[in-house]
Amino acid sequence: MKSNAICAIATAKGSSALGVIRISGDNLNSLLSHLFTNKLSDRRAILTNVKFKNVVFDNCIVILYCAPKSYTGEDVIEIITHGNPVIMNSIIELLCQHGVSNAAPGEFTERAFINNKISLEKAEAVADLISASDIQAVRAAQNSLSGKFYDDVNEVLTGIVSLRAELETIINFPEDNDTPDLIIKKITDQVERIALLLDTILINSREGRSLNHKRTYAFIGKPNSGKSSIINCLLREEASIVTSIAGTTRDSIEYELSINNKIVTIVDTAGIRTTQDKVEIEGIERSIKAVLKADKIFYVVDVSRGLDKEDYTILKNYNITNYDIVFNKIDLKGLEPRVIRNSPTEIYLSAINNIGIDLIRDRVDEDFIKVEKAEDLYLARSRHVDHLMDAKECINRCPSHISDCKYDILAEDMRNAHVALSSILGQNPTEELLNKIFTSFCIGK
Ligand SMILES: Nc1nc2c(ncn2[C@@H]2O[C@H](COP(=O)(O)OP(=O)(O)OP(=O)(O)O)[C@@H](O)[C@H]2O)c(=O)[nH]1
Ligand SMILES: [Mg+2]
Repeated sequence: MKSNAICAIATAKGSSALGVIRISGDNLNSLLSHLFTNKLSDRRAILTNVKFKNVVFDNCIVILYCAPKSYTGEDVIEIITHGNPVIMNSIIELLCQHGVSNAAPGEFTERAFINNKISLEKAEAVADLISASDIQAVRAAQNSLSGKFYDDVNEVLTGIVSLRAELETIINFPEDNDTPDLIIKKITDQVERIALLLDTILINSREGRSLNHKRTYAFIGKPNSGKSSIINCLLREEASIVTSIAGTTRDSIEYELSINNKIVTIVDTAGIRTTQDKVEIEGIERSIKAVLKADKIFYVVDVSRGLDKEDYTILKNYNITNYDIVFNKIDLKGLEPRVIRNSPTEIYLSAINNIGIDLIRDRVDEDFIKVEKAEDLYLARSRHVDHLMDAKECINRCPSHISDCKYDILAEDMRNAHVALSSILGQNPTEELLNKIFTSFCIGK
C-alpha cells in the first residue's frame, strides 16, 4: 500500500459554480485536521473553513472517507470549494506545504486498483466512462463498470479452473479413472460451453471496442470533384475554400462533425492528380496519409465526367477498399439524389444545391451500433479483445486434443486460456501495462 498523501483538483479547468479537490493517503485526519476549523467526521458533509494561521482560504463542504471504505481504499478527503481556480490552486499549494504531493494522472484509480478496490478492467472503464463520446458508449462503459464484463469473463475463468482440476486428475492418476468415457464426455461438454460463452463475450467486446473509437471519414477524389463543397454542406459553414480552380485544397484538414449526438472526424483532402507543383505534391501525400488513417472513404466523383480510368487507378494505387462513391454535381445531369446499395454503394447528390447531403449523414449513422444493442456491450479495449482471441484460439484447439487423447497438451492450452483471461482482469499485470493504462487518465481521477 502506498501511503504518501496525494491531492488534485478533480473538476474541469476554469471557473465553475463548485470545484472539488481530492486528497488520498494514510491518516489524513491527523495530517490535515488543523487546516479545518470544524472537526471532520467519517462519511459526513461538514461545512468548515479551510484556513492556515490567520488566512481563510474558503468556506467549504468537506467529506472524510476513512479507509478502507473509500474510492482508493485509503483515507480520502473531498473538499468542495467555490469554483474559482485561484481558490482551488491556493488550497492545493497549502496542502503541498503540509506533506501532500500533487497526484499523477489516474493515481487515485491506480491506488484503488493496488488496494483491491477495483479490478483492472473496471479501472479502464472509469477512464472510458469519462471520455465516452455518445450515449451508447456511456452505457457500454457503465456495463463494464457495474461488473457485467468482469462477471462474464469470470464465469469462463471459473469453468476453466474446474476443467483444469479435472484434467490434473486424469493426467496424474490415470488408473483411478474407471469411467474415463464419462469424464471425457463431461470435459467435452464443458469445453463446448466455455467456447460458446467466450464467443458471446468476444462479439460484445468487439462491438464495444468500436464504440470506444472516434470514427474518421476521409473525402478523397480528383481535383474539382467537389470534396470541399460537400464538407462545407455537412458542417453547414464555409469551412474549406471552394473555387473552380483544380487543386484548391492543398492540405488535409480535419473537422469534427456531430451526427445525431455522435461525434466523428471528417477530413477534406487535396485532389489527387499528377502534378509538378511542390505544394500540391505535399498535399497529395497528405491525402494518402488520410486514406490510411480513415475508417472509411467517401470517394467523390463529378457525375458529369463519370468514374474514369484515372479514378480506378487512384482507388487501386492507394489501396482504397472500404469506400462509397459519391457522385456529386447531379444538377448538371438533372438527376435525383439517391443511394444505390451496390458494391461499392453509390450516393448521388449536389453540393452546390445542398441536395442529398443527408444521404452521407445517414451512411455515417449506419456505422454506429443501434442503441438497443448497446445494453449488452462492454466498452472494451483492444487489449481485452486480443486476450479474448488468445483464449479462444486455445479453446478452439481443445476438441481435437480430446479426440487424440492428448490430455497434457489439452491442459497446457487450458492453462494458456486461463492466463489470457486473467490478464484482462489485471491479475499479475506488468509495470508497463499499468503505466500505459493509468497515464491515459485525467488528473484527479
Ligand atoms: N454544378 C455543380 N458544381 C459544383 C458542385 N459542387 C461543387 N461544385 C463546383 O466545383 C468546383 C470545385 O469545387 P470544390 O469543392 O473546390 O472541389 P474539390 O474537390 O474540393 O477540389 P480541390 O480542392 O481542388 O481538390 C467549384 O467551382 C464548385 O462550386 C455541384 O454539386 N454542382
Ligand atoms: Mg477542395
